[in-house]
Amino acid sequence: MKLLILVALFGLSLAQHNPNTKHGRTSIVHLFEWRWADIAEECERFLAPNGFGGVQISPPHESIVLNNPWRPWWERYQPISYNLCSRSGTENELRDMITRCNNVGVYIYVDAIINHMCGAGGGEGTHSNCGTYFSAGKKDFPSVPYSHWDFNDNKCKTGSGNIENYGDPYQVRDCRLVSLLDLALEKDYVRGKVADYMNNLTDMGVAGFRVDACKHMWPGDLSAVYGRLHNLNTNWFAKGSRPFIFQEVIDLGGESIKASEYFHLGRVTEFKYGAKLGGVIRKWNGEKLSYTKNWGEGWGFMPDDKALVFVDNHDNQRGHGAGGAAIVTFWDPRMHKMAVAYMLAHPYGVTRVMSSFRWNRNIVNGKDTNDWMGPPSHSDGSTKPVPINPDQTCGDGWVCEHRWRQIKNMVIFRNVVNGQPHSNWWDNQNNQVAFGRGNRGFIVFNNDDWNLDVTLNTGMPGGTYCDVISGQKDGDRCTGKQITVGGDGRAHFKISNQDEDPFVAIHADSKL
Ligand code: AAO
Repeated sequence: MKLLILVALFGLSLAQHNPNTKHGRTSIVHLFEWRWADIAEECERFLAPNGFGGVQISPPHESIVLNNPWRPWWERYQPISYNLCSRSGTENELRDMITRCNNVGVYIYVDAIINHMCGAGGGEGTHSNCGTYFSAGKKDFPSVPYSHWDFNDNKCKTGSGNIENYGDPYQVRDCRLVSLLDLALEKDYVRGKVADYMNNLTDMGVAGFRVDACKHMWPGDLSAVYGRLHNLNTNWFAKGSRPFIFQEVIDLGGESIKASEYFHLGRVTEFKYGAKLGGVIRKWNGEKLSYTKNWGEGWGFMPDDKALVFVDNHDNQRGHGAGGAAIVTFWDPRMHKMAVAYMLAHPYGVTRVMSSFRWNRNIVNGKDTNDWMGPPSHSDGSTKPVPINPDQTCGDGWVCEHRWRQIKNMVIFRNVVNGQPHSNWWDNQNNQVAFGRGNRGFIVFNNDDWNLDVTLNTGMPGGTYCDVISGQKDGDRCTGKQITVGGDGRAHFKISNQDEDPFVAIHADSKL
């Protein structure tokens, strides 16, 4: 009996580490601030045909509406209620999106804000997405309902009521993160309300959750909440499937709270990944691509089966969160494409691709004074749709990194090489490196200031392959570079350091 319970508990926790993506689909994309109607279209017209596994969506709950600054993106990290009306659309639009994406095998992961409600200075009134009344001052959120009994202030011991010292785990978990009203997740009542919210979404068909600000919640409280979550909807998922849980914990080392405290509950965001990779690609502090031969756990990252990895996220692409100036974003497109390609080619972790909107970046003394700017919107504050240009890029300020040929093709590469080992490593002891994935794919980078001209063992069957970076396979021809692999698996690569993209990738499905 005891053994059975142990097996059940173990199975449950492991299951929450599984992204539940459709077989052969390995990456998710964060469509930051996209409207539900646009995501539904994107699943059908682009994500499914190109093998994306799923979408992380912006928080779907009702949030505060802020005017100073004007409609910042971060409104959505300040819940007012668990009503499903948001800047991205109505509950019906949300439901329609989930159904349509699921029907084409692209699954939805919800950004769940369960640590807190709005900021303590959020005022009183109906300035919320659907006009629901609340009072931040009285800690009154009648539509949930939460009252002042449901917050942690009695437990917090700092003078300001805010987190003042990340070295003290009690503060970090019991006090307010940047003045956000901190929910008392030790209370059964609060756990129940949070679980109801998440279950409502699970029943609608979502496949899992990015859980926001987990560092600020006790693992035991999270365990209790996750334990109440329903299995996934059997219209789309196998009976008994658990929601995928990936927890936002920023752990670059040196703080009292460790990412490892959350490993048994689900995956955890590995923030070291993008920070280190950015440094390598930028060649800062003497970093070299050749040092990434043991990339992954060898670099002190968390265990492979616990990690959710990304090059940049919605915070650190604009100086919030952690990672610093090393993070490479769409603002540095050449380096960004290289970094994302490296991540997608490498077997470590579950990978998430960022899809951003442009803002009027204005860096003064290392800080972006416009880091708050919300998504492309109309004068009434409503978010603009994502128009698709004839060349498949997006308009109106939507960056759509996930549609860039190089990134889209590397998402496909990762699917094609799924399950194959990291193999046939080569480097020039500097910034030219190459590696394969068994006999299914091979990638070569030249991040040096001189040309690469070398013959390498690819491990691939002989034949002619299309490079999927400079172009791709189009029927019986390549639109970009062509690579000939000999019967012995060797191929000649030439990459100029002046190339638009100084890397080349081939895989089993890009063979002519
Ligand atoms: C806004 C205003 C605030 C205002 C508040 C309430 O900006 O001034 O007080 O409203 O009215 C987002 C925005 C916030 C926004 C908030 C609510 O980013 O600006 O506040 O919505 O609207 C910590 C948390 C982490 C969090 C991150 C931003 O641990 O969970 O801060 N990320 C999530 C979301 C994020 C969201 C929230 C949480 C809140 O992704 O979008 O906020 O729902 C250290 C710690 C980290 C800590 C950072 C930043 O990091 O380790 O845990 O993250 O500091 O405070 C080096 C270190 C690294 C360090 C970093 C920065 O890199 O190695 O450890 O420096 O110091």
